[in-house]
Formats: sequence, structure tokens, C-alpha cells
Amino acid sequence: MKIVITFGTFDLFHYGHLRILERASKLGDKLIVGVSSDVLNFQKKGRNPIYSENERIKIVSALRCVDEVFLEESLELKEEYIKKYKADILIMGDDWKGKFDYFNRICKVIYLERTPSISTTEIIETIKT
Ligand code: C2G
Repeated sequence: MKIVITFGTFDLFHYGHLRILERASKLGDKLIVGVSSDVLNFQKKGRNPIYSENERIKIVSALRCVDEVFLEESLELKEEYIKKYKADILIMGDDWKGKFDYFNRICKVIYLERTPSISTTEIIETIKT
């Protein structure tokens, strides 16, 4: 059984999020998703997510292509998460290209192409203006 793991905030869940999760799930038998905590999101992006971690976890858990979800509390814990969930493949969007090659020691690292023209930041900007 091939286990796939991926990570993300998935705030204002949109089509780009759905597409990466669907493609990731097809690369293995089980898809596990680490959803960034509110605190981690603030550290990464300097703002709080619109949807809370509990809401984001519920949305991602409800997807047919997702088998298991956990709270990603720190970027530094990636190796522990990969080992804990016995992941064979780590999937990241290509905005992270090269950043996780280090984990090739313990699993296969694959970057998938981002879906063009959609992002949480753009959605927020469009609604504001
Ligand atoms: N994504 C995508 N296409 C888009 C937007 C996002 O394929 N148009 C992908 C991203 O590449 C990422 C996933 O959807 O793999 C989640 O995106 P974000 O919520 O923006 O995730 P991010 O905050 O980059 O968190 O530990 C790593 C981080 O937790 C990744």
C-alpha cells in the first residue's frame, strides 16, 4: 500500500486546492493531509487565516479523495510527520519546488504544477475591491 502525504493551509478552499489533492490521491492508495495550524499560518504569511484550523480540517476531511487529516503545527516537524504516517510519497505544489528535496532520503518527493490564476490571496483581494 502506497501512502501519500501533503501539507497546506487550504484557507478559503478553492479549485486549485481540490485539484492538487485529487492528483495527489491518484499517486497512491491513501492520502494523508497535514493542515497548517492557525499559529503556523500566521508565522508563514503574517496574517490569520479566514477560516479557523478546525473549519479547514473539517472541509479537507470531507473530501472523497482524502483519507486522513492532521494538524501541521510546525514546518520543522515535516520529517517526523512523514515518518509517523509512514508516507512513501511527499507531494507539494511547485511553488515549493526544490525546497523539500532533502526528504528524498526518506520518501519520494514530487512537486505538482499549481493551478494557474487562483489563490486565496487573490480571492481576498477581489472581495476587498
Ligand atoms: N495550490 C495549487 N494551485 C493553486 C493554489 C494552491 O496547486 N492555485 C496548492 C499549493 O501548491 C499547495 C496546496 O495547494 O501544495 C495548499 O496551498 P496553500 O494553502 O497555499 O498551502 P501553503 O500555505 O503553501 O502550505 O508545509 C508547507 C505548507 O504547509 C504549505
